[in-house]
Amino acid sequence: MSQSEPVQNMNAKNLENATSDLTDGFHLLIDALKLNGVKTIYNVPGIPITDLGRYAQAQGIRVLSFRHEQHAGYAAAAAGFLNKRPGICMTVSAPGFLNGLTALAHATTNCWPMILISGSSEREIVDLQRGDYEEMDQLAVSRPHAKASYRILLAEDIGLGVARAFRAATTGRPGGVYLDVPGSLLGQVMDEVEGKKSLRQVIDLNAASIPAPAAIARALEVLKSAKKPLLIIGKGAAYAQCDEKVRQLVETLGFPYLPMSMAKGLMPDNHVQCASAARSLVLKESDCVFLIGARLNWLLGQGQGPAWGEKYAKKFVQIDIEPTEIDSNQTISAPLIGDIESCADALLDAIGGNWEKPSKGWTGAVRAKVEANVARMAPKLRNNNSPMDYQGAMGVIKDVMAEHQDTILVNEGANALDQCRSIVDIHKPRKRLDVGTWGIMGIGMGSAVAGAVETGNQVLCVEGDSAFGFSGMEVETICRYNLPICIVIFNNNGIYRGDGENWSGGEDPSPTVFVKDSKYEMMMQAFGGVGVVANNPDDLRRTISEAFKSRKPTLINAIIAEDAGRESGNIGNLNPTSVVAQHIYPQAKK
Ligand code: ADP
Ligand code: TPW
Ligand code: MG
Repeated sequence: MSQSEPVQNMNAKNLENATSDLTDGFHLLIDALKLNGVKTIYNVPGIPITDLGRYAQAQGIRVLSFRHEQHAGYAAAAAGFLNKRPGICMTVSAPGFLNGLTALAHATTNCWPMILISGSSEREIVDLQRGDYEEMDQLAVSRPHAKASYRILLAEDIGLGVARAFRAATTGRPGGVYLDVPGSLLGQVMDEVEGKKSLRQVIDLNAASIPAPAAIARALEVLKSAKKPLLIIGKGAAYAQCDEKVRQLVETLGFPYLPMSMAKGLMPDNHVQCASAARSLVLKESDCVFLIGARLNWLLGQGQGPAWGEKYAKKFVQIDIEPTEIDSNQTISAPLIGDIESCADALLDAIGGNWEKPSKGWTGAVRAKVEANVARMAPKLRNNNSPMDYQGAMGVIKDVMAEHQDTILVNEGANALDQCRSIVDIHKPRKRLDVGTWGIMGIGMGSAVAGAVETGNQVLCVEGDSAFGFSGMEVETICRYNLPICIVIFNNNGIYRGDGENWSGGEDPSPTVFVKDSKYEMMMQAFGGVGVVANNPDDLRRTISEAFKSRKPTLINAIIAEDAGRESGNIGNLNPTSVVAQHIYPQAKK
């Protein structure tokens, strides 16, 4: 065989005397991933990628198989957020690909790097729609949901395809990349030396993006002129992994700050400048808002509405790596287009030691409000009610996170989410994984697995009983890999509340309620983990403490009063209203 030309589709006869100087698509793909630092693949096996998983494991990559691709995908997305490098998910064709695609779309929406590698069926049959096994034009389907999509047809292009995927997922605004791997590619054979030469390591994956000096000067002018400035720190800043730089900038400026949900802990929630407990006051009264890695999307009411005070009264300054994010909602008086570390560096350089912090009149008023609200909340967090309410149970979680600050907190649900986010302080960066930009249910067990695998730390999941159900089968995965994950199910027998009724008077339960008093703890017992019930906050504290000591997979069924929650938690206002409902159903709220 020629040393320079790749040999494709070599038939069995040619391979009779296969020697070690040949390689194939399987091994080129594994080598390309390893060359680019991949240590873990989140996977569900099947045709045509079963052997790819086996060989990858044999070649030293950790291959974690899930029970459903969506959760393997959510794990890869969370790994991308935690590592600032693409998390890798691997699936079979059509249905497996579609299951994984939800997670890829989630990664793209959250601006996290992830690569979904899916096997695909025979192009010749798929493209003529002749009805292949799991037939689908996956490349086309993926496009609207991915930052980029690529298909590799030739073994000699595997290095190129993987490099393109890494670059696209990570550079600029990160996102999800789809990599289509036809089954026939994996079996292609080529000369091993040539194969090795074809692989590429992506250089400077998180390349710096330096803001223009004029933009820095403009931003400092605007920030200096503010009387009541506010910082909003988003998960882009947590992702950027320049924690000390952000702290230095925040403390130099001296502005009160609001962390977005997954930015909690980048600056500790109990820092004197943290204004979370005075959120309404600072949103309304501030005259200048400095956004660092946070978008003015629905989570911030698009930066307008009554919560934001008088229309057009505020100035906005924004750091973002994505130029088109600027002006997407409000006018940005001073855009800083660049990566957060470079922007923070440039701002600190330009400030030198020469900065006047905002007046005590402003920061003192914010602090007083924070202290009053924290004091008002404190006794509610100390009740020992049985069944529990959200405050009593979250009071325990708050203590646990203060005592074990390296714990990764995974959180989803409605009330179980909103109460946890507002009550439970996070003390270190990237220790909170939650429903993200879409507010999706189902990220729980995938995020938990990634949290445990990528960091080695203890994971604590705070899960609504509905939220848990979306990924509950993955408790088997957690037991199989014996991960230090403690799942607390806030069990109120349903979605938002457990006391809903069927308004027709019929026998079916309400669309929002589940089987009463379900024994979720038995799900963990079924696979050899620890499953227990907590009826009150004391039980909860003791059972979490035991789980953390043993580091065994544990599920705590925490019994919450059926009527403790509110419809849709804190975002009930987003539900459309029917003007006729209250005339038709006596039960409908006015
Ligand atoms: P949150 O939900 O916490 O408000 P978002 O996901 O809405 O955060 O916003 C994160 C923003 O951070 C995105 O607009 C993204 O482009 C930006 N971003 C991500 N990484 C960086 C980085 N390294 N430097 C600057 N901006 C970044
Ligand atoms: C993929 C809609 C938002 S919150 C929620 C659902 C179904 C569950 C709330 O009940 P839970 O929490 O978890 O028991 P609690 O404490 O209030 O009782 N499908 C997807 N994403 C979303 N967001 C929904 C449905 C939803
Ligand atoms: Mg519930």
